[in-house]
Amino acid sequence: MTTPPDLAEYLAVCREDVDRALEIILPSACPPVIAEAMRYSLTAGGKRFRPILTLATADAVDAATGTGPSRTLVLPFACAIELIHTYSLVHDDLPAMDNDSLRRGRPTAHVIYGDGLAILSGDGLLTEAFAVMARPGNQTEPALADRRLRAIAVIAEAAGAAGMVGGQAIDLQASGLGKVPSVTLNAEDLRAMHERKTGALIQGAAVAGAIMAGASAGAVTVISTYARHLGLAFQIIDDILDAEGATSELGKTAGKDAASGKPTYLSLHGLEASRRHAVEAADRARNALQQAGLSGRLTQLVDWVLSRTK
Ligand code: GRG
Repeated sequence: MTTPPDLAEYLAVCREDVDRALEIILPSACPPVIAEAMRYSLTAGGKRFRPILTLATADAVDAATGTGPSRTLVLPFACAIELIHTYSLVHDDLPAMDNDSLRRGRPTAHVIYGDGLAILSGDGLLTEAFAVMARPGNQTEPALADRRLRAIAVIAEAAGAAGMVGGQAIDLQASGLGKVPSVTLNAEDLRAMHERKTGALIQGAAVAGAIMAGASAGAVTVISTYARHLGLAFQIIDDILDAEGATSELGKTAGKDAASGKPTYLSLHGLEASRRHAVEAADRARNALQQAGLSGRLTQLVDWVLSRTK
């Protein structure tokens, strides 16, 4: 399935908005070497799926409530999520973790700058994300400060030990890396690991968008359910692409999971059942939206996740 032209246009506009804002956000009052290393990974391309999801969620809330547009409020959060996502990729690629030399079609940060600076560039990206979210700019109303605090807490939990960092810790244990006893994951454990490692930040991206756009508590819950299922579908497709995709298309080393003996949907369920699991997760995401009368780009993003090739 190809991306419908109107969605392709929407994705391109969101991507431009995010890229333009990221250019402004990147710190300059710091030693040039760390600024350069941070910029290197951040501007290497990437689909910008998570920040686009943040913007699309805010657009859907705006459309449903008749308020907004909330783009200027939401954009810093979209950027922060991309900063956090990029930090996680930089750290994941390190020799102590996945030890990969290609990311977003470029040599990984540690290949160019060495392990120490790569680690620091990830630390810088993560820390900058929280500075970006906390800055009120000229939007100083108390109600917005409250939204901002709630959204920051959501992102912190999603990125931290209960979310992405915790998922990565399970991944390390399951890969037999590190100095703790390795664990064997069953299907349920694998799903739980994916929900933390990949799903949590995707869910946080959508929920932060909803909160910043002023969604009701009920709508935030619906968006959270939608994004949980969407995140799982995204990761199952990632497992499939790792086995079936080409390095040149993916911009990262294909076949890495099998080569490192990592548990994946494919290794546990096989190709056909993995596709079915992805489609079922996508259906659950669509159903959540329908129940709340939310749709638009959020439904289209489900189709996009299922049909993506990189
Ligand atoms: C180091 C704390 C820490 C976490 C690492 C994100 C992650 C957790 C590891 C990366 C390895 C991996 C394949 C994780 C699954 C998540 C995922 C699909 C990452 C790639 O995201 P895309 O496809 O990448 O959105 P782009 O480059 O398009 O942004």
